[in-house]
Amino acid sequence: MTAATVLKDLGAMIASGGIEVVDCSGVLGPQTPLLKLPPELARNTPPIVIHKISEYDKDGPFWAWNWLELGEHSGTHFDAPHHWITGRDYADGYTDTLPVQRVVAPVNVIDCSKEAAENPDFLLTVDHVKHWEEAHGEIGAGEWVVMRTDWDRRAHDEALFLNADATGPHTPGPTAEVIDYLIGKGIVGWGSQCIGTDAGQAGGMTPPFPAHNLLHKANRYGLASLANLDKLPPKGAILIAAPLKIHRGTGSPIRALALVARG
Ligand code: 23J
Ligand code: MN
Repeated sequence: MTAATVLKDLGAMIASGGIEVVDCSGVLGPQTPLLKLPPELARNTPPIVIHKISEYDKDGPFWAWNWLELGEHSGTHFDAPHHWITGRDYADGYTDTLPVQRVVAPVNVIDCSKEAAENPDFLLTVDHVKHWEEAHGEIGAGEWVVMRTDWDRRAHDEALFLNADATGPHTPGPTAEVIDYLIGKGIVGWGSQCIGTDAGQAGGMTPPFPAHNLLHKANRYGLASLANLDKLPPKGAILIAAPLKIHRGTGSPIRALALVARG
């Protein structure tokens, strides 16, 4: 088995549908839910606007095209290390400098959909991850880990997706200890189906926003607003999650694609 034969078989399998390409992105547009930080604390990412340039009309008789107004951290997106102050000094921590070899990797899917349905503030613990590993196999170096909550079922309604009240947003996420544990395993990054990689209440944790703080401090990546994780097996799929090559970018919307063995 050489790399060339593996790649040839992979190509044939994708062409035949024996390996399915699962779309793990949501639609990016004016209806896409966006993060709302407390306005007294921070400036927010602006609304997404798709501006038409032309559509077979006086502005372009034979062609249609648009231009976009959107923040880097909009919709299904990638967090690069430079996004957080703890990751600011990595020369390869920007969207245009990070090594793309790392962003195509096996993906571990931890199913927390039941827990999240019962408790929107559900936090994933190290014990839970260790039990998951006993059932499905160890999480390996260079792999993605994503938290399945089926939160994408709420993405059609921003209020439902953000799930905020007077005490702030209530969405599931990781504990700081889980992120430390996974960094110790050598993972390339952590993904969530919610608006960001952290839980809704993560601003009050130690450190604040532990997924952001700890992942980016360790030059690892984050993925947010992932979709269709219910269509992935716990182990065995490959996730391709590459940001646009934005100059000195801190993140970017992505078309996250998973390769999944069918049947
Ligand atoms: C900026 C500040 C806080 C957070 C975020 C961005 C994100 O979730 C993001 O999109 O990276 S929590
Ligand atoms: Mn982000």
